[in-house]
Amino acid sequence: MKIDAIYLRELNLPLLRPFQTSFGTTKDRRVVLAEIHSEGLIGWGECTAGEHPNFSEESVDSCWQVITDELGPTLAATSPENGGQCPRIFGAVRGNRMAKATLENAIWDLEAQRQGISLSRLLGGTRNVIPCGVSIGIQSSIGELLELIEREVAAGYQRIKLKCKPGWDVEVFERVRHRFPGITLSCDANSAYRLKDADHLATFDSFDLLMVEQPLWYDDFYYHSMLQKRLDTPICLDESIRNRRDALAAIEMESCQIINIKLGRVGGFSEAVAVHNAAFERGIPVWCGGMLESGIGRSHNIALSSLENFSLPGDVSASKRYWAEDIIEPEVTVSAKGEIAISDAPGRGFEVRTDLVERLTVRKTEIRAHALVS
Ligand code: OSB
Ligand code: MG
Repeated sequence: MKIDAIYLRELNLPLLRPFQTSFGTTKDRRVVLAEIHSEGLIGWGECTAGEHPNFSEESVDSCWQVITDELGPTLAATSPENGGQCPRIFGAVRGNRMAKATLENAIWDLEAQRQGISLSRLLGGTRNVIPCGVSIGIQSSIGELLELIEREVAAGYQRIKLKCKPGWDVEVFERVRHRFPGITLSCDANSAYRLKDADHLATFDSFDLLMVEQPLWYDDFYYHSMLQKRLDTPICLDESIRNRRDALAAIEMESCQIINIKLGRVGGFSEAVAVHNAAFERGIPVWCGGMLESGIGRSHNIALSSLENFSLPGDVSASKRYWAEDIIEPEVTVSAKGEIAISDAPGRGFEVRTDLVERLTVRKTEIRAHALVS
């Protein structure tokens, strides 16, 4: 496909409600979008990096720099046949996976449109509907948290994930389990604990949690494998899994029993499918994580979640949980059974509201072709 133009823009999108994790609080999202024009079609990609480099090493600003100075000019100088070629095209740049995914995913979006098939079908998806859960941030009181859970359970969500950290864990789980004994519950520590907390983490076993997500260091497999031996609750890795090789190492070392796949964290659709397949072949279920995406990233997460081994509810939930107005049409909705239907429309299956995107844009640049290494 001939690349006619690449635009990169940043939008300011205020969250309806601040989102607090063990590493910080997000109030307004700085959403970076790539818009790739090719032979009359437009592919969109969303950057999932946070405002600060505290989930991973990448941030909105590091991605902006790497895309505008390195990846974008290189991509603009090629004519990729498909999204699967992007990892090789970007091969001279190390790391920077969220930056790479921003562009690669837009190419996959274009490829699906060119073929006149849905992104889900292009990726090999087999599900017509996907099971959905929600991720609920740390609140200022347990009472507030209970109200939020009440609302999400009533909306039909199939799994409630609680963000946790030392001081916001066992007492919270106790109160939540007392009030909602039957719900499917999990927790996500975003690396807030250390191996010396193993005895404390073992007390989580009494709350019948589906999993405990990334309890230890963001870059670790070894200590997670030691911890897993001491827990009945399955460990799920998020931050640690950067690619297929990481997934194989973690599975081999028994560092986890479940993997959270995030498109940005692994560098785009190619690697996400590779992680999915590696886990599937070894009997390890996966689910799709979220990074407080706007509708564009959300639409890509939905397509990915249609692959067979995405058998656990993901953090892919309705637009209205995050935004007063989403930038896609229709917005993402979740049924009373806690499911999102997979569209069979060509491409991402949701139109981009370009007028709204334009109004929310705070900076925009056109990326011109030049070879990375000359
Ligand atoms: O660890 O899953 C995480 C949000 C920002 C950074 C990291 C994480 C999260 C979430 C939110 O849990 C998931 C969502 O988009 O709803
Ligand atoms: Mg997580």
